[in-house]
Amino acid sequence: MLGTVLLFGMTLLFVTGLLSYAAYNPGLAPVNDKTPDKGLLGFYLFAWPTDPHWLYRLTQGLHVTVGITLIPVLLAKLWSVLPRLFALPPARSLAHALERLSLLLLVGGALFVFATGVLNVQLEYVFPGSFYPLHFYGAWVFFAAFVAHAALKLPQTVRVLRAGGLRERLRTHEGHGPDDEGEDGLAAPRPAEPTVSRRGALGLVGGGSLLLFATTAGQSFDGWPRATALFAPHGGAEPGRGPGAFQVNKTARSVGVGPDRTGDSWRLVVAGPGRTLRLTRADLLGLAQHTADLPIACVEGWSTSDQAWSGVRLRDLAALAGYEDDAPAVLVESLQLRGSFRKAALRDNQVRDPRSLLALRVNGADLTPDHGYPARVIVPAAPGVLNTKWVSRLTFGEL
Ligand SMILES: Nc1nc2c(c(=O)[nH]1)N[C@H]1C(S)=C(S)[C@@H](COP(=O)(O)O)O[C@H]1N2
Ligand SMILES: [Mo]
Repeated sequence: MLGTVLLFGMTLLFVTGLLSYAAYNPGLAPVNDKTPDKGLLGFYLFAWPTDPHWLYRLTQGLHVTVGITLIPVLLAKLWSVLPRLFALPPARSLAHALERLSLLLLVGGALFVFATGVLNVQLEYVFPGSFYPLHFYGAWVFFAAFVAHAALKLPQTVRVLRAGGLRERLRTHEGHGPDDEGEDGLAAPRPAEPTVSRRGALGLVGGGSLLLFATTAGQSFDGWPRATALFAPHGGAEPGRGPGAFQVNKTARSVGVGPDRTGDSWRLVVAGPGRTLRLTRADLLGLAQHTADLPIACVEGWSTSDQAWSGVRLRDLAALAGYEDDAPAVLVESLQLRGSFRKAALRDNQVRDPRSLLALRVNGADLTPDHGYPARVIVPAAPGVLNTKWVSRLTFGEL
């Protein structure tokens, strides 16, 4: 039963994980992605769409929420197969030896992707180097072993699920199922006295998962549900009150962005081939203003509801840079001096979407310093990390 839950759950995690990687525009390397030697593993990469505008909010919310919810299931599954770890003789045949070797990748890979994933959403950047290549390669190693394992165990799984009598067996802690005994069975050779029924054990796992779900899912919403996200690294609290009171990732202060650099001396550089403009905030407010209702959806799993952003269309700025009706990709740079995410590259489909803005205002007021004053990028369906704050330069076409 645990294996069946993981079969679907881990597949969902793998698919939403790859989608998140595709959404990051890794094709625009090396600005967004420094993963070396992707080679064949980049085969699925495609231009991440801008519709529906809540797409990344959904896929990444699922990835993180389902991942956290599956932790008790994974641990219980590993516990349930513990007797097999000490099976003697360690290898009965070459095939058996190979299968056990693949389990090293399966179990090691699962623990690795879960550990790195949890550390990342908890903002504990203890990795050697960047999280992305570690989690990315870990996921491929794990999933290759997972596919092999699922294929090898499928006949046994089907047999057990078909055999019926599940309800009956759940009620007791005695006796073994049809496939528990024998060389490939999971029955402990010299079991201790049982302390819990099968139903009790499953209840514990399910209860644990439910508890984690109930204390995680709220971070995908604004308002009171966010307060239920007890393990959210941002405390689940909404920052302050007013138009800018929705979740902030890094505050201006934490990355050294102060009023000395965002005040009247600030200029936006808009560059295209053979053309460079320097615009003040007043210049930008003098251009055609548009409004788009879009969320911020972070790779860490949290997201906000739609906020009403207003400012200048990226494609209008591309036109100023010399691209009248064929806006190209753009490199966005922040005035931020330290920390990560100071640069991001956006694809042409993202620049061309009429809802993609260099936002100057949100919810009817000027951007707050923490949300990127004097100007920030906001793009529909894009991961939060591509929505650069405190923008200082847009370079069109040179990617
Ligand atoms: N310059 C800059 N822009 C940035 C970041 C940053 O650290 N520096 N963080 C990014 C990330 S990871 C996210 S999720 C969003 C969060 O936007 P918010 O703080 O306005 O909610 O901003 C993005 N833009
Ligand atoms: Mo983020």
